Amino acid sequence: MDNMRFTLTHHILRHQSTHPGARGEFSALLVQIASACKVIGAQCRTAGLGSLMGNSGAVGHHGDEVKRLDKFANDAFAHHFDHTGLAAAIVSEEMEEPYLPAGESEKARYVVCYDPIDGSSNIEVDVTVGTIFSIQERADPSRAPRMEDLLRPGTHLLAAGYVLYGPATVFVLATGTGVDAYTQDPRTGDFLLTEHGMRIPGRGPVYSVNEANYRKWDAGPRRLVDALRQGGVGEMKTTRYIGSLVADFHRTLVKGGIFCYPGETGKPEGKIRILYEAAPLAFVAERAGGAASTGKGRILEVAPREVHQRTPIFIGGAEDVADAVRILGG
Ligand code: AHM
Ligand code: MG
Repeated sequence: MDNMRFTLTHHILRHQSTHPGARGEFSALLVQIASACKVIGAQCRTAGLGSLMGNSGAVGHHGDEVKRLDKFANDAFAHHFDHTGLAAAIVSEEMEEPYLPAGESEKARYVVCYDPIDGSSNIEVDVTVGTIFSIQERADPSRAPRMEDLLRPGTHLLAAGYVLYGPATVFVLATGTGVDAYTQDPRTGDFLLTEHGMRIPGRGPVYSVNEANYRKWDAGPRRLVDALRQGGVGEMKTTRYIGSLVADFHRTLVKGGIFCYPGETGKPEGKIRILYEAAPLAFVAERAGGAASTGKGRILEVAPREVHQRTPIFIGGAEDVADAVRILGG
């Protein structure tokens, strides 16, 4: 077995066997997420060959154009939970209202939040995009799901992660025990363990922010980015900005540094959504020894008032983020 790499499914089943009371639902949920992401990844790789490139013609509830691939990925992911009894409710960036899976699911133990294709404006230029997800257990699975089951702070998450559709397809999974990465073997489709116990360096060489928004920021973010430019946050940094949060975060996880999407004057909540973007990545960051802040407090402690609520985000190495929060506060 020495030369064999663990598959994601093998890892999930091993993890389950360490919880004697486990009934396999959490494991099955993760297996379904991985399966949905294989389907989405395959469509991303071939979108330009078929009819899934470009806009669907619809305008989403956020006011942006819905890409055909966004719609495909949203439906593929959601339908992976129909008739499984695994998820009581699903929150997606692409659906205004939570989705209640078909079949006997209203007493399922878990709630899933996801962004089917984060960074979808990058699809048409063949730049990395990804699916972000989180799983939380319901406080009371004996009754039908209510909005309050969904609007809980990220401190209740059991697991979160993302799948990157880049040069390789990589599944990053954070659970209570840590953060692992699995790379898809294109020959078999399996996700094989390639990084175990990932840790974000406390300080890193990159800062990542859309600096074209400088004119829209209040004094705090301006002060922070001025400091980042001048080497005032840890070591002197260079800048990278992909425009897919999931890809910018993955670089931050692997190499260290900080990703920022501040609020703007008149739009203090910024752009990044809490339930299916900020909180899952904050969970991954914290499990990897990093930090994620709104600028005022931990992202994971924010209880959203509505499912598509946004938050400013400063995420990355623990020391770089701590410095950033201090500079933001003046
Ligand atoms: P999306 O989920 O509709 O793709 O939007 C979120 C994306 C993030 O992936 C990325 O960090 C951000 O929007 C980029 O925004 P901007 O173009 O304003 O820099
Ligand atoms: Mg997104």
